[in-house]
Amino acid sequence: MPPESSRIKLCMKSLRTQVGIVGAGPAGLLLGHLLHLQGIDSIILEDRSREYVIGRVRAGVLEQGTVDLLVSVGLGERLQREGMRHGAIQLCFRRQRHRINFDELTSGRSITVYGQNELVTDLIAARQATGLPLYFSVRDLRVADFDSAPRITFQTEDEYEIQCDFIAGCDGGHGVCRPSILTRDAGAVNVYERQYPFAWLGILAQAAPSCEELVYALHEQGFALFSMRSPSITRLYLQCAPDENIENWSDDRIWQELTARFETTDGWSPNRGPVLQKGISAMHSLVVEPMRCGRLFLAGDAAHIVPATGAKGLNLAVADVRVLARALAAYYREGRKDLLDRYSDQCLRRVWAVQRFSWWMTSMLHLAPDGVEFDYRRQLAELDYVTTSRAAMTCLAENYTGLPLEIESP
Ligand code: RFL
Ligand code: PHB
Repeated sequence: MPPESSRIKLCMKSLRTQVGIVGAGPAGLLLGHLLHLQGIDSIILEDRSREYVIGRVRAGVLEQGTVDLLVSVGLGERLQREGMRHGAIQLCFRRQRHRINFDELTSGRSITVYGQNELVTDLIAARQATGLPLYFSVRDLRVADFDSAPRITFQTEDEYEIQCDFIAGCDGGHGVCRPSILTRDAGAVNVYERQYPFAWLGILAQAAPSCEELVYALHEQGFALFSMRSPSITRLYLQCAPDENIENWSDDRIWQELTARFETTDGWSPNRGPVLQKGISAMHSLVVEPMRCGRLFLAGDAAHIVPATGAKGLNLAVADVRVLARALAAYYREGRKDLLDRYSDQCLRRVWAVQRFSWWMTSMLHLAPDGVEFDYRRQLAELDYVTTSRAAMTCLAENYTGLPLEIESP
Protein backbone atom coordinates (compact mmCIF):
# COMPACT_ATOMS: atom_id res chain seq x y z
CA MET A 1 0.00 0.00 0.00
CA PRO A 2 1.63 3.37 -1.01
CA PRO A 3 1.82 6.10 1.63
CA GLU A 4 -1.23 8.40 1.92
CA SER A 5 0.34 11.34 -0.01
CA SER A 6 1.32 9.31 -3.06
CA ARG A 7 -2.07 7.55 -3.11
CA ILE A 8 -3.73 10.97 -3.36
CA LYS A 9 -1.38 11.95 -6.16
CA LEU A 10 -2.20 8.75 -8.05
CA CYS A 11 -5.95 9.57 -8.10
CA MET A 12 -5.53 13.30 -8.78
CA LYS A 13 -7.10 14.31 -12.07
CA SER A 14 -5.27 16.95 -14.07
CA LEU A 15 -7.11 19.56 -16.06
CA ARG A 16 -5.83 22.45 -18.14
CA THR A 17 -7.53 25.70 -19.13
CA GLN A 18 -6.64 29.25 -20.05
CA VAL A 19 -8.47 30.98 -17.18
CA GLY A 20 -9.43 29.25 -13.93
CA ILE A 21 -12.38 31.12 -12.39
CA VAL A 22 -13.05 30.75 -8.66
CA GLY A 23 -16.67 31.53 -7.75
CA ALA A 24 -19.96 31.21 -9.65
CA GLY A 25 -21.53 34.47 -8.53
CA PRO A 26 -22.30 37.24 -11.04
CA ALA A 27 -18.60 38.14 -11.46
CA GLY A 28 -17.33 34.60 -12.16
CA LEU A 29 -20.22 33.52 -14.37
CA LEU A 30 -20.26 36.71 -16.43
CA LEU A 31 -16.49 36.60 -16.87
CA GLY A 32 -16.79 33.00 -18.14
CA HIS A 33 -19.45 34.15 -20.62
CA LEU A 34 -17.44 37.15 -21.90
CA LEU A 35 -14.32 34.99 -22.31
CA HIS A 36 -16.27 32.34 -24.19
CA LEU A 37 -17.47 35.00 -26.64
CA GLN A 38 -13.80 35.81 -27.27
CA GLY A 39 -12.91 32.15 -27.79
CA ILE A 40 -11.06 31.88 -24.46
CA ASP A 41 -11.46 28.69 -22.37
CA SER A 42 -12.29 28.74 -18.70
CA ILE A 43 -13.28 26.41 -15.87
CA ILE A 44 -15.59 27.82 -13.19
CA LEU A 45 -15.46 26.41 -9.64
CA GLU A 46 -18.07 27.07 -6.96
CA ASP A 47 -18.08 25.76 -3.41
CA ARG A 48 -21.85 25.96 -2.90
CA SER A 49 -24.54 23.86 -4.57
CA ARG A 50 -26.37 25.10 -7.64
CA GLU A 51 -29.63 25.32 -5.63
CA TYR A 52 -27.97 27.49 -2.99
CA VAL A 53 -26.41 29.83 -5.56
CA ILE A 54 -29.69 30.27 -7.45
CA GLY A 55 -31.74 30.69 -4.27
CA ARG A 56 -29.52 33.30 -2.61
CA VAL A 57 -31.48 36.57 -2.29
CA ARG A 58 -29.23 39.60 -2.74
CA ALA A 59 -29.07 42.55 -5.10
CA GLY A 60 -31.96 43.93 -7.08
CA VAL A 61 -30.84 47.09 -8.86
CA LEU A 62 -28.99 47.03 -12.17
CA GLU A 63 -27.48 50.23 -13.53
CA GLN A 64 -28.18 51.28 -17.10
CA GLY A 65 -24.62 50.34 -18.17
CA THR A 66 -24.97 46.87 -16.62
CA VAL A 67 -28.22 46.26 -18.49
CA ASP A 68 -26.73 47.55 -21.75
CA LEU A 69 -23.74 45.22 -21.39
CA LEU A 70 -25.87 42.18 -20.55
CA VAL A 71 -28.14 42.84 -23.53
CA SER A 72 -25.16 43.33 -25.86
CA VAL A 73 -23.71 39.92 -24.93
CA GLY A 74 -26.93 37.99 -25.45
CA LEU A 75 -28.10 37.86 -21.82
CA GLY A 76 -30.99 40.29 -22.16
CA GLU A 77 -33.90 38.13 -23.19
CA ARG A 78 -35.57 37.45 -19.82
CA LEU A 79 -34.05 40.59 -18.28
CA GLN A 80 -35.79 42.79 -20.84
CA ARG A 81 -39.05 40.88 -20.51
CA GLU A 82 -39.25 40.61 -16.71
CA GLY A 83 -36.93 43.36 -15.45
CA MET A 84 -38.71 46.46 -14.18
CA ARG A 85 -37.38 49.71 -15.59
CA HIS A 86 -37.43 52.56 -13.06
CA GLY A 87 -36.99 56.18 -14.10
CA ALA A 88 -36.91 57.54 -10.53
CA ILE A 89 -36.42 56.75 -6.84
CA GLN A 90 -38.05 58.44 -3.85
CA LEU A 91 -36.51 59.82 -0.68
CA CYS A 92 -38.82 59.89 2.35
CA PHE A 93 -38.15 62.06 5.41
CA ARG A 94 -40.24 64.30 7.69
CA ARG A 95 -43.08 61.95 6.63
CA GLN A 96 -43.01 63.18 3.03
CA ARG A 97 -41.86 61.48 -0.15
CA HIS A 98 -39.76 63.33 -2.75
CA ARG A 99 -39.01 62.03 -6.25
CA ILE A 100 -35.58 62.07 -7.84
CA ASN A 101 -36.51 61.87 -11.48
CA PHE A 102 -33.66 60.13 -13.32
CA ASP A 103 -35.38 60.36 -16.71
CA GLU A 104 -35.43 64.14 -16.52
CA LEU A 105 -32.12 64.71 -14.69
CA THR A 106 -29.96 62.37 -16.78
CA SER A 107 -31.65 62.60 -20.19
CA GLY A 108 -33.39 59.27 -20.04
CA ARG A 109 -31.04 57.08 -18.00
CA SER A 110 -32.70 54.57 -15.70
CA ILE A 111 -32.14 51.53 -13.50
CA THR A 112 -33.70 48.10 -13.83
CA VAL A 113 -34.96 46.04 -10.92
CA TYR A 114 -34.10 42.39 -11.60
CA GLY A 115 -33.12 40.00 -8.82
CA GLN A 116 -29.50 38.92 -8.64
CA ASN A 117 -30.72 35.33 -8.38
CA GLU A 118 -32.58 35.75 -11.69
CA LEU A 119 -29.41 37.06 -13.32
CA VAL A 120 -27.38 34.18 -11.87
CA THR A 121 -30.02 31.74 -13.16
CA ASP A 122 -29.67 33.24 -16.66
CA LEU A 123 -25.87 33.11 -16.46
CA ILE A 124 -25.84 29.46 -15.37
CA ALA A 125 -28.22 28.56 -18.21
CA ALA A 126 -25.97 30.37 -20.70
CA ARG A 127 -22.92 28.54 -19.35
CA GLN A 128 -24.63 25.20 -19.57
CA ALA A 129 -25.69 25.89 -23.15
CA THR A 130 -21.99 26.16 -24.06
CA GLY A 131 -21.15 22.83 -22.41
CA LEU A 132 -18.13 24.47 -20.76
CA PRO A 133 -17.11 23.23 -17.31
CA LEU A 134 -18.85 24.61 -14.23
CA TYR A 135 -18.33 22.62 -11.03
CA PHE A 136 -20.63 23.17 -8.03
CA SER A 137 -20.08 22.00 -4.44
CA VAL A 138 -16.30 21.79 -4.76
CA ARG A 139 -14.40 21.35 -1.48
CA ASP A 140 -11.08 22.51 -0.16
CA LEU A 141 -10.25 24.79 -3.11
CA ARG A 142 -6.76 26.30 -3.08
CA VAL A 143 -4.89 28.60 -5.45
CA ALA A 144 -1.11 28.29 -5.79
CA ASP A 145 1.92 29.48 -7.76
CA PHE A 146 0.10 32.49 -9.14
CA ASP A 147 3.41 34.31 -9.73
CA SER A 148 4.49 31.91 -12.41
CA ALA A 149 2.43 28.85 -13.33
CA PRO A 150 -0.95 29.13 -11.57
CA ARG A 151 -2.64 26.02 -10.21
CA ILE A 152 -5.98 25.43 -8.55
CA THR A 153 -6.63 22.29 -6.53
CA PHE A 154 -10.04 21.15 -5.28
CA GLN A 155 -12.09 18.09 -4.47
CA THR A 156 -15.44 16.70 -5.53
CA GLU A 157 -15.73 12.95 -5.28
CA ASP A 158 -12.28 13.07 -6.94
CA GLU A 159 -9.23 15.26 -6.39
CA TYR A 160 -8.39 17.73 -9.14
CA GLU A 161 -5.56 19.99 -10.15
CA ILE A 162 -6.11 22.64 -12.80
CA GLN A 163 -3.17 24.25 -14.55
CA CYS A 164 -4.04 27.58 -16.09
CA ASP A 165 -2.51 30.75 -17.52
CA PHE A 166 -4.49 33.01 -15.17
CA ILE A 167 -6.73 32.74 -12.13
CA ALA A 168 -9.73 35.05 -11.72
CA GLY A 169 -10.60 35.37 -8.03
CA CYS A 170 -14.36 35.97 -8.21
CA ASP A 171 -15.12 34.27 -4.90
CA GLY A 172 -16.80 37.14 -3.09
CA GLY A 173 -16.20 38.66 0.32
CA HIS A 174 -15.47 35.37 2.13
CA GLY A 175 -13.52 33.46 -0.50
CA VAL A 176 -9.96 32.13 -0.58
CA CYS A 177 -8.34 34.26 -3.30
CA ARG A 178 -8.04 37.54 -1.37
CA PRO A 179 -6.58 35.83 1.75
CA SER A 180 -4.18 33.85 -0.48
CA ILE A 181 -2.76 37.11 -1.86
CA LEU A 182 -2.53 38.65 1.60
CA THR A 183 -0.76 35.60 3.02
CA ARG A 184 1.64 35.38 0.10
CA ASP A 185 2.50 39.08 -0.21
CA ALA A 186 1.02 41.16 2.61
CA GLY A 187 3.57 43.95 2.08
CA ALA A 188 2.59 44.49 -1.56
CA VAL A 189 -1.15 44.79 -0.96
CA ASN A 190 -3.14 47.44 0.91
CA VAL A 191 -6.58 46.77 2.36
CA TYR A 192 -8.67 49.86 3.12
CA GLU A 193 -11.64 49.10 5.35
CA ARG A 194 -14.52 50.73 7.20
CA GLN A 195 -17.14 49.05 9.41
CA TYR A 196 -20.50 50.75 9.92
CA PRO A 197 -22.25 50.63 13.30
CA PHE A 198 -25.47 49.18 11.86
CA ALA A 199 -26.76 46.40 9.58
CA TRP A 200 -29.82 45.71 7.40
CA LEU A 201 -32.61 43.32 8.23
CA GLY A 202 -34.11 42.35 4.86
CA ILE A 203 -37.35 40.55 4.06
CA LEU A 204 -38.98 39.24 0.95
CA ALA A 205 -42.79 39.42 1.20
CA GLN A 206 -45.56 37.91 -0.89
CA ALA A 207 -47.22 41.29 -1.44
CA ALA A 208 -47.77 43.44 -4.50
CA PRO A 209 -45.50 46.50 -4.39
CA SER A 210 -47.64 49.46 -3.26
CA CYS A 211 -45.39 51.96 -5.07
CA GLU A 212 -43.83 51.72 -8.52
CA GLU A 213 -40.52 53.16 -7.33
CA LEU A 214 -37.93 52.38 -4.64
CA VAL A 215 -38.38 54.44 -1.48
CA TYR A 216 -35.37 55.24 0.78
CA ALA A 217 -36.57 56.53 4.17
CA LEU A 218 -34.88 58.27 7.07
CA HIS A 219 -36.99 58.26 10.24
CA GLU A 220 -36.33 58.95 13.93
CA GLN A 221 -36.29 55.14 14.42
CA GLY A 222 -33.78 54.57 11.62
CA PHE A 223 -33.42 53.84 7.91
CA ALA A 224 -35.87 51.76 5.86
CA LEU A 225 -35.93 50.81 2.18
CA PHE A 226 -38.87 49.74 0.03
CA SER A 227 -37.98 47.73 -3.06
CA MET A 228 -39.47 44.89 -5.08
CA ARG A 229 -38.72 41.85 -7.18
CA SER A 230 -41.85 41.35 -9.28
CA PRO A 231 -45.44 42.57 -9.53
CA SER A 232 -46.28 40.26 -6.61
CA ILE A 233 -43.12 40.35 -4.44
CA THR A 234 -41.98 43.25 -2.26
CA ARG A 235 -38.43 43.50 -0.84
CA LEU A 236 -37.98 45.58 2.32
CA TYR A 237 -35.07 46.50 4.56
CA LEU A 238 -34.73 48.02 8.04
CA GLN A 239 -31.64 49.46 9.70
CA CYS A 240 -30.78 47.35 12.77
CA ALA A 241 -27.80 46.74 15.07
CA PRO A 242 -24.91 44.75 13.57
CA ASP A 243 -25.20 42.09 16.30
CA GLU A 244 -29.01 41.91 16.07
CA ASN A 245 -30.45 38.41 16.48
CA ILE A 246 -33.01 37.64 13.77
CA GLU A 247 -34.88 35.48 16.28
CA ASN A 248 -35.88 38.68 18.08
CA TRP A 249 -37.73 39.90 15.01
CA SER A 250 -41.13 38.30 14.62
CA ASP A 251 -42.96 39.09 11.38
CA ASP A 252 -45.33 41.31 13.39
CA ARG A 253 -42.50 43.31 14.86
CA ILE A 254 -40.94 43.76 11.41
CA TRP A 255 -44.21 45.04 9.89
CA GLN A 256 -44.81 47.39 12.81
CA GLU A 257 -41.36 48.87 12.46
CA LEU A 258 -41.68 49.20 8.67
CA THR A 259 -45.06 50.88 9.03
CA ALA A 260 -43.63 53.37 11.52
CA ARG A 261 -40.57 54.22 9.45
CA PHE A 262 -42.53 54.62 6.22
CA GLU A 263 -45.33 56.68 7.76
CA THR A 264 -46.22 59.51 5.36
CA THR A 265 -48.69 62.37 5.43
CA ASP A 266 -50.18 61.11 2.13
CA GLY A 267 -51.11 57.83 3.83
CA TRP A 268 -48.83 55.60 1.74
CA SER A 269 -47.45 52.41 3.26
CA PRO A 270 -46.08 49.09 1.97
CA ASN A 271 -48.61 46.31 1.43
CA ARG A 272 -48.27 43.48 3.93
CA GLY A 273 -48.10 39.79 3.07
CA PRO A 274 -46.52 36.49 4.14
CA VAL A 275 -42.78 36.84 4.80
CA LEU A 276 -41.00 34.42 2.46
CA GLN A 277 -37.45 35.01 3.61
CA LYS A 278 -35.60 37.15 6.15
CA GLY A 279 -31.97 37.78 7.03
CA ILE A 280 -29.46 40.28 8.36
CA SER A 281 -26.54 41.68 6.33
CA ALA A 282 -23.65 43.68 7.73
CA MET A 283 -22.62 47.05 6.30
CA HIS A 284 -19.01 47.17 5.30
CA SER A 285 -16.63 49.01 2.96
CA LEU A 286 -13.41 47.39 1.77
CA VAL A 287 -10.95 47.94 -1.07
CA VAL A 288 -7.90 45.82 -1.94
CA GLU A 289 -5.13 47.63 -3.80
CA PRO A 290 -3.90 46.46 -6.24
CA MET A 291 -6.59 44.05 -7.41
CA ARG A 292 -3.93 41.73 -8.81
CA CYS A 293 -1.02 39.63 -7.65
CA GLY A 294 1.03 38.08 -10.48
CA ARG A 295 -1.38 36.02 -12.56
CA LEU A 296 -4.20 36.13 -10.01
CA PHE A 297 -6.78 38.88 -10.67
CA LEU A 298 -9.46 39.75 -8.11
CA ALA A 299 -12.88 40.90 -9.34
CA GLY A 300 -16.18 41.84 -7.67
CA ASP A 301 -16.69 41.44 -3.93
CA ALA A 302 -13.37 39.55 -3.66
CA ALA A 303 -11.67 42.88 -4.41
CA HIS A 304 -14.08 45.39 -2.87
CA ILE A 305 -17.22 45.60 -0.76
CA VAL A 306 -19.59 48.57 -0.68
CA PRO A 307 -22.48 49.20 1.71
CA ALA A 308 -25.73 48.26 -0.05
CA THR A 309 -27.33 51.73 0.22
CA GLY A 310 -26.01 52.79 -3.19
CA ALA A 311 -27.08 49.47 -4.83
CA LYS A 312 -23.67 49.16 -6.43
CA GLY A 313 -21.88 45.89 -5.49
CA LEU A 314 -23.17 43.76 -8.33
CA ASN A 315 -22.76 46.62 -10.79
CA LEU A 316 -19.12 47.04 -9.77
CA ALA A 317 -18.54 43.31 -10.20
CA VAL A 318 -19.91 43.56 -13.75
CA ALA A 319 -17.70 46.59 -14.50
CA ASP A 320 -14.58 44.72 -13.27
CA VAL A 321 -15.11 41.63 -15.37
CA ARG A 322 -15.81 43.68 -18.44
CA VAL A 323 -12.36 45.28 -18.06
CA LEU A 324 -10.72 41.94 -17.26
CA ALA A 325 -12.30 40.13 -20.22
CA ARG A 326 -11.09 42.85 -22.59
CA ALA A 327 -7.59 42.69 -21.16
CA LEU A 328 -7.46 38.89 -21.46
CA ALA A 329 -8.79 39.06 -25.02
CA ALA A 330 -6.03 41.53 -25.98
CA TYR A 331 -3.47 39.19 -24.39
CA TYR A 332 -4.64 36.07 -26.24
CA ARG A 333 -5.38 37.78 -29.55
CA GLU A 334 -2.44 40.14 -29.85
CA GLY A 335 -0.01 39.09 -27.12
CA ARG A 336 -0.58 42.45 -25.39
CA LYS A 337 0.09 42.62 -21.67
CA ASP A 338 -0.54 46.34 -21.22
CA LEU A 339 -4.27 46.04 -20.57
CA LEU A 340 -3.68 43.36 -17.95
CA ASP A 341 -1.11 45.66 -16.35
CA ARG A 342 -3.68 48.48 -16.27
CA TYR A 343 -6.55 46.32 -14.99
CA SER A 344 -6.24 47.25 -11.34
CA ASP A 345 -5.77 51.00 -11.86
CA GLN A 346 -8.66 51.14 -14.30
CA CYS A 347 -11.05 49.32 -11.99
CA LEU A 348 -9.99 51.23 -8.89
CA ARG A 349 -11.04 54.57 -10.37
CA ARG A 350 -14.62 53.35 -10.56
CA VAL A 351 -14.34 51.47 -7.24
CA TRP A 352 -13.40 54.62 -5.31
CA ALA A 353 -16.03 56.73 -7.06
CA VAL A 354 -18.60 54.14 -6.04
CA GLN A 355 -17.23 53.88 -2.50
CA ARG A 356 -17.67 57.63 -2.18
CA PHE A 357 -21.26 57.53 -3.41
CA SER A 358 -22.22 54.48 -1.32
CA TRP A 359 -20.67 56.00 1.81
CA TRP A 360 -22.52 59.28 1.15
CA MET A 361 -25.91 57.60 0.67
CA THR A 362 -25.30 55.47 3.76
CA SER A 363 -24.31 58.35 6.01
CA MET A 364 -27.17 60.54 4.78
CA LEU A 365 -29.83 57.90 5.45
CA HIS A 366 -28.80 55.94 8.58
CA LEU A 367 -28.98 56.95 12.22
CA ALA A 368 -25.74 56.62 14.14
CA PRO A 369 -26.60 54.38 17.13
CA ASP A 370 -25.01 56.83 19.55
CA GLY A 371 -26.50 59.59 17.42
CA VAL A 372 -27.08 63.04 18.66
CA GLU A 373 -29.86 65.35 17.58
CA PHE A 374 -27.25 67.42 15.82
CA ASP A 375 -26.52 64.62 13.33
CA TYR A 376 -30.18 63.89 12.61
CA ARG A 377 -30.88 67.57 11.92
CA ARG A 378 -27.81 67.79 9.71
CA GLN A 379 -29.06 64.73 7.76
CA LEU A 380 -32.48 66.33 7.30
CA ALA A 381 -30.80 69.48 6.01
CA GLU A 382 -28.83 67.37 3.54
CA LEU A 383 -32.01 65.62 2.36
CA ASP A 384 -33.73 69.01 1.99
CA TYR A 385 -30.86 70.13 -0.22
CA VAL A 386 -30.75 66.92 -2.26
CA THR A 387 -34.49 67.12 -2.97
CA THR A 388 -34.61 70.82 -3.85
CA SER A 389 -31.36 71.71 -5.61
CA ARG A 390 -31.31 70.53 -9.22
CA ALA A 391 -27.51 70.28 -9.04
CA ALA A 392 -27.65 68.01 -5.99
CA MET A 393 -30.45 65.88 -7.48
CA THR A 394 -28.47 65.51 -10.70
CA CYS A 395 -25.44 64.40 -8.73
CA LEU A 396 -27.48 61.66 -7.04
CA ALA A 397 -29.18 60.64 -10.30
CA GLU A 398 -25.90 60.40 -12.26
CA ASN A 399 -24.26 58.24 -9.62
CA TYR A 400 -27.29 56.05 -8.95
CA THR A 401 -27.95 55.23 -12.61
CA GLY A 402 -24.22 54.60 -13.06
CA LEU A 403 -21.18 56.60 -13.98
CA PRO A 404 -20.09 56.29 -17.62
CA LEU A 405 -17.94 53.28 -18.40
CA GLU A 406 -15.19 55.66 -19.62
CA ILE A 407 -14.45 56.55 -15.99
CA GLU A 408 -12.20 53.49 -16.07
CA SER A 409 -9.77 55.05 -18.56
CA PRO A 410 -7.04 57.03 -16.78
P1 RFL B 1 -20.68 36.75 -4.90
O1 RFL B 1 -22.02 36.98 -5.43
O2 RFL B 1 -20.49 36.69 -3.43
O3 RFL B 1 -20.15 35.41 -5.55
C1 RFL B 1 -18.98 34.78 -5.09
C2 RFL B 1 -19.16 33.29 -5.28
O4 RFL B 1 -17.95 32.62 -4.88
C3 RFL B 1 -18.32 31.47 -4.11
N1 RFL B 1 -17.18 31.11 -3.26
C4 RFL B 1 -16.32 30.10 -3.58
N2 RFL B 1 -16.27 29.27 -4.62
C5 RFL B 1 -15.26 28.35 -4.63
N3 RFL B 1 -14.35 28.23 -3.64
C6 RFL B 1 -14.35 29.06 -2.57
N4 RFL B 1 -13.47 28.92 -1.61
C7 RFL B 1 -15.38 30.05 -2.52
N5 RFL B 1 -15.70 31.01 -1.61
C8 RFL B 1 -16.80 31.64 -2.09
C9 RFL B 1 -19.55 31.93 -3.34
O5 RFL B 1 -20.34 30.84 -2.88
C10 RFL B 1 -20.27 32.75 -4.39
O6 RFL B 1 -21.15 31.98 -5.17
O7 RFL B 1 -19.65 37.84 -5.43
P2 RFL B 1 -19.59 38.61 -6.87
O8 RFL B 1 -19.77 37.64 -8.00
O9 RFL B 1 -18.40 39.45 -6.80
O10 RFL B 1 -20.91 39.52 -6.87
C11 RFL B 1 -21.02 40.57 -5.96
C12 RFL B 1 -22.49 40.76 -5.58
O11 RFL B 1 -23.03 39.51 -5.17
C13 RFL B 1 -22.68 41.80 -4.46
O12 RFL B 1 -21.80 42.87 -4.65
C14 RFL B 1 -24.11 42.33 -4.43
O13 RFL B 1 -25.01 41.33 -4.00
C15 RFL B 1 -24.22 43.54 -3.50
N6 RFL B 1 -25.59 44.05 -3.39
C16 RFL B 1 -26.13 44.84 -4.37
N7 RFL B 1 -25.42 45.15 -5.46
C17 RFL B 1 -26.01 45.87 -6.46
O14 RFL B 1 -25.32 46.17 -7.46
N8 RFL B 1 -27.30 46.29 -6.41
C18 RFL B 1 -28.08 46.01 -5.33
O15 RFL B 1 -29.26 46.35 -5.34
C19 RFL B 1 -27.49 45.30 -4.24
N9 RFL B 1 -28.22 44.99 -3.15
C20 RFL B 1 -26.35 43.70 -2.27
C21 RFL B 1 -27.68 44.20 -2.17
C22 RFL B 1 -25.84 42.88 -1.27
C23 RFL B 1 -26.63 42.59 -0.16
N10 RFL B 1 -26.08 41.74 0.81
C24 RFL B 1 -26.66 40.50 1.14
C25 RFL B 1 -24.71 41.95 1.23
C26 RFL B 1 -28.45 43.91 -1.07
C27 RFL B 1 -27.92 43.12 -0.05
C28 RFL B 1 -28.77 42.87 1.16
C1 PHB C 1 -32.84 45.54 -3.38
O1 PHB C 1 -33.86 45.61 -4.08
O2 PHB C 1 -32.49 44.48 -2.85
C2 PHB C 1 -32.04 46.75 -3.11
C3 PHB C 1 -32.43 47.96 -3.68
C4 PHB C 1 -31.69 49.09 -3.42
C5 PHB C 1 -30.57 49.02 -2.62
C6 PHB C 1 -30.18 47.82 -2.07
C7 PHB C 1 -30.92 46.67 -2.30
O3 PHB C 1 -29.86 50.15 -2.35
